[in-house]
Amino acid sequence: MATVLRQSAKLTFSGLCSSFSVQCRNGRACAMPYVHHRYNSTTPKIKVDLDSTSGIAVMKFQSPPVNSLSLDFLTEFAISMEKLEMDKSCRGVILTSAQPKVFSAGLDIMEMYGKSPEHASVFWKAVQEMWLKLYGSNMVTIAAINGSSPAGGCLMSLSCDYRIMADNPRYSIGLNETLLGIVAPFWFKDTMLNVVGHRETEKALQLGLLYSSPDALKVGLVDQLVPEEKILSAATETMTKWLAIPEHARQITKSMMRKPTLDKLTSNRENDIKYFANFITKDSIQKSLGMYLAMLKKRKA
Ligand code: CO8
Repeated sequence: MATVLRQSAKLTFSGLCSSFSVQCRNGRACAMPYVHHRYNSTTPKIKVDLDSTSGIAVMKFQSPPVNSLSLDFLTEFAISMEKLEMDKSCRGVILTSAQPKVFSAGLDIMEMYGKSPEHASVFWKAVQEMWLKLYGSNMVTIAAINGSSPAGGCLMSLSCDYRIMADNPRYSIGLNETLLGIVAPFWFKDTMLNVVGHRETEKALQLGLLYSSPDALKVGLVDQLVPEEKILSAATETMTKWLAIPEHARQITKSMMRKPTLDKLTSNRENDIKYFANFITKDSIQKSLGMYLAMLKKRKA
């Protein structure tokens, strides 16, 4: 189990090291932004560009076809977040997608289908790590949602401080787990509840609701809609406002708001992993996932 994770981390880490080697660790401005390079014929799944003058990093998901959150993607994400968090010249991160029409399709279903309990455990630990790093980040985090964002993609968006979505009713966002025959874990539920409240979350989770972008704005699942081509400039503008607030006061406030939710998982991580590995490998759940995968393929045909 540990080997799988180590191999995956090694795969992504060599690429990340080269991208981050130009950063200034002393907090002074760097002349060069982070730029990922090709390495070992494996293209990084996330491109990270830090403008050290503004203190704003853009993390662009570039994992075709739909930025699904595979073990490799999640490992790369956690390493990138950790690097940015430790870099004093970085104060805010914008998450967005390089793929057309999709921000992220959520957890990679292939990581959960036909896999051993050991693999499921390693994978789930990486999902937890992604959320802990993002929801618990000291930096200002903004999701620039330029495409559909179901399930795990919605969780990533909800974990940010602010959400801007492309104004396109064909893009949808929501925690649709029940439609796959699976159940959103308590920390997915809590993250949504903290954004839109109890009633909306209860309804959305039971029905597996995917909201169109105008509906997402109506219920407060996103904060703002903008034309797609303006999404990055709008995110940068909002980020600048958030970064103008005295940092220590904003960070302490964020931590005060989020710590109880984070603590619920950190004090229960091992049980949560065991529960997931047991749940996802059940025959009935595997059957539901198989049917959902077949539906995805059929819809395409
Ligand atoms: N994982 C793996 N593969 C995926 C996923 C995914 N999440 N989503 C799409 N794909 C695949 C498709 O099967 C297709 O594969 P192929 O080319 O081999 O046929 C390819 O990606 C392209 O997909 P589409 O043709 O559907 O692309 P579109 O641009 O038309 O649509 C969408 C993009 C809207 C993202 C659409 O693909 C979609 O709705 N995908 C499913 C999204 C979804 O339901 N995700 C849920 C994942 S589960 C999760 O995140 C939380 C689980 C919590 C578990 C808790 C248990 C305790």
